[in-house]
Amino acid sequence: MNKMTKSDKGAAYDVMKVRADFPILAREVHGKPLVYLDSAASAQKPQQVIDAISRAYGHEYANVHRGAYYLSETATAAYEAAREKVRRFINAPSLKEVVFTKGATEAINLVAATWGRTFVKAGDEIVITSVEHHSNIVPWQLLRDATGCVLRIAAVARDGSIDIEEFAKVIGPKTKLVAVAHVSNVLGTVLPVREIAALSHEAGAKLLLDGCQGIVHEYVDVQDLDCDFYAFSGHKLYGPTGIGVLWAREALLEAMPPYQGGGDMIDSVTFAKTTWAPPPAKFEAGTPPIVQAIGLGVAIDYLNTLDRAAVAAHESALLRYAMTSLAQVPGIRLIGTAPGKAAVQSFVMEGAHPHDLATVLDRSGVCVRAGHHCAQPLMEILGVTATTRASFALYNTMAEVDALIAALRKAQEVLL
Ligand code: C6P
Repeated sequence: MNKMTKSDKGAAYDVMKVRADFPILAREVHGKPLVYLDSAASAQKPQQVIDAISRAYGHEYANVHRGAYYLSETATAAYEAAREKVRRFINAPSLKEVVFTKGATEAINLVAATWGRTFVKAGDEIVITSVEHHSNIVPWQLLRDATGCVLRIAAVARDGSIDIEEFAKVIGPKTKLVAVAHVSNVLGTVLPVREIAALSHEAGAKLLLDGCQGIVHEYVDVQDLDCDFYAFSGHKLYGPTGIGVLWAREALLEAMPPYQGGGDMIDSVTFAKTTWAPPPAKFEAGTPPIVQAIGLGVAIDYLNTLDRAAVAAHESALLRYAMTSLAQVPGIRLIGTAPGKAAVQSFVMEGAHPHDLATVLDRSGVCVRAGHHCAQPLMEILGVTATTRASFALYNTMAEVDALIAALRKAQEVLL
């Protein structure tokens, strides 16, 4: 366990109590206390989620929506209860609007393949930004190749902020869809999504938010955000892998054709003709990720036990401390400094390749991500091939920021 610094003690938010819920944080790596600063890639899981998964497989497991026996009914009730937990967490108006997928990537592909192929025609425009993750670029390129629509890119300023007036210039009468990250996974920028929603709807376009990072760091109320689609993954929200969510307005889901065909998504099947079940079942073909959905529901329960405002304040304090401390290390340049950003910090160290740096940091027990972060076009715009990225979660401490800085100084001795 890392030593507490003064600033980890006595704060309104008891981070040490929260850490105790995450068993992996007590382990060592290379003989050093684990300092996990890669939660933007995937967050660690609290014991409550681990126990729920074990209980579901050990005591309550059967297929859902199929069996007329107790265990199947119990599993179905737990699976559908998870949907209700998600609905409440994002304040969706209806359970029909919460579609379980295997992750954000599948959710965005679902929209591109169904809504996109039905409603987007040659010459129509899809607007994305230059900070997008490949998951919110490539599905639209596939759609462009299939339909002849045009992909337009809204630029981001050098500090990672978005100038809404510049953004407005890219949206026009041909815009059918605006698809943007809620929060950038590389820069931490929180995009001005409400303004973007207003601009999109004024132009008659739909708005898709890639909420992979946003769901973790922001309060998400899909009605207040006024978006049309919201996609996220469970594993970044302290839940299991293999589960994600597509939220979409009910009318859109009604109008969209199914994504995949199979069991559970039908109303009736004959060799001549098949009719679809209503949403969300229409988009959940085959046996769904049952236990993963239950685990996500328990991750949401867990978050609901915490004071979310205190969590947000804690993450902001970690980010401020990390930005100030990193800036004091000679040769380090911060990448992404937009005001109001989320607790994700990219940087480069002069003379050291990010991959080498991450490998050396690992020897000190510090886990950070290095590379293009699945945002190669953004790397090109930033004029780098890769960055090192530290991302902070509700269980990180100021002492871990100190450990990162100490490991960076040590790495400089090794690498430079
Ligand atoms: N970003 C990161 O280290 P999946 O893989 O489907 O769970 O999430 C894809 C995805 C989509 N959009 C954004 C903004 C994301 O950050 C991610 C995942 C991880 O930054 C892994 S590449």
